[in-house]
Amino acid sequence: MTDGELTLQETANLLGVHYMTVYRYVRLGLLPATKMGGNWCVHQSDVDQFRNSEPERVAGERGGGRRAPWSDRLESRLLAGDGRGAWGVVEAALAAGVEPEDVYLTVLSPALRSIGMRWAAGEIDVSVEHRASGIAMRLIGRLGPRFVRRGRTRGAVVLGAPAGERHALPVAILADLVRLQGWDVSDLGGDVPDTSFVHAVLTTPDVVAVGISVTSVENLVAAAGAASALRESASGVLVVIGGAAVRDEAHGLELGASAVAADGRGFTALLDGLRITTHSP
Ligand code: B12
Repeated sequence: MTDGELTLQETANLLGVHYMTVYRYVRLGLLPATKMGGNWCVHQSDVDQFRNSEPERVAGERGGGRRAPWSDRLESRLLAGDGRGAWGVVEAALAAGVEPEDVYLTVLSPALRSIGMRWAAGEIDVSVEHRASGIAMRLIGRLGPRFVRRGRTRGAVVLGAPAGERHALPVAILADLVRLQGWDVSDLGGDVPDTSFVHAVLTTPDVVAVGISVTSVENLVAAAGAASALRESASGVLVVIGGAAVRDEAHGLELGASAVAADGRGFTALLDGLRITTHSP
């Protein structure tokens, strides 16, 4: 242990709780900790901060007081590369009544954005971001079954990110949000060549729309290329562009989209409108 670093047992002694209680605090992301040589170690300053936040934390755990900062807890587990702990935070949030949709929108997405800011500020190495992304993708995999709606599907939607765009996490999240509204979603992931986008749309039964997700501004040209290829080869299918790199509706339309939406809800609202238009006399 280096100066100021404590073992879990030392932390337990300082907090006057059982060793296992400290372990649970760590796995739920309540207390920041890092693994060194197979053992968790906690920084003294984090123990001090944890002690000072105790009334708020206890209130949060009992369901009263301020809302527990699920997103911060998840971020801490993602940064530590602790997949089990990250799932523990998600499970705890679900058990506390957070809807799966909100786990994506108010817990996971803000944690990812904050990790992106830390990377941009040079606070963390890109390897930490990659590791966090891998864990996030596995969390989405585990949450996925909660977004399946029983009954007849309303039609199919193809989603993906254009050639060169490696941000597949927003696509995976969006896919589940759209599935929740009863649509059958084909998620092509990131870096989809134009020809593959077109092939997927032409071979998907009952397809009504295709969503192109663009996160990095450097991939806006590729998004426009995909939109143009799709509009040319798959007329009659709504081509929607969205994602963090799209500034607003005018920008999306300029890129060649037939419609633009900001998020999953906006997307499904567009699809609902489309169904109404299709079926109206
Ligand atoms: C994870 C991540 C990565 C991972 C991606 C892993 C993966 N499998 O996805 C890795 C490490 C590979 C990566 C790489 C890069 N990244 Co990166 N990354 C991120 C990070 C941290 C999270 C992205 C994410 O998943 N966000 C969460 C989701 C939910 O985001 P969301 O945009 O809010 O999505 C919602 C809406 O936008 C909307 N939506 C999304 N798509 C669509 C589509 C349609 C049709 C509709 C209707 C709606 C919609 O619905 C979603 C759900 O609500 C962001 C930080 C950030 N601010 O997001 C940086 C970030 C996006 N990355 C960034 C950069 C610069 C890069 C790199 C270029 C870095 C480099 N030089 O190597 C590379 C290469 C990217 C490439 N060529 O594509 C920048 C982008 C800056 C910019 N404005 O262009 C960011 C913002 C980091 C930063 N703060 O600077 N990255």
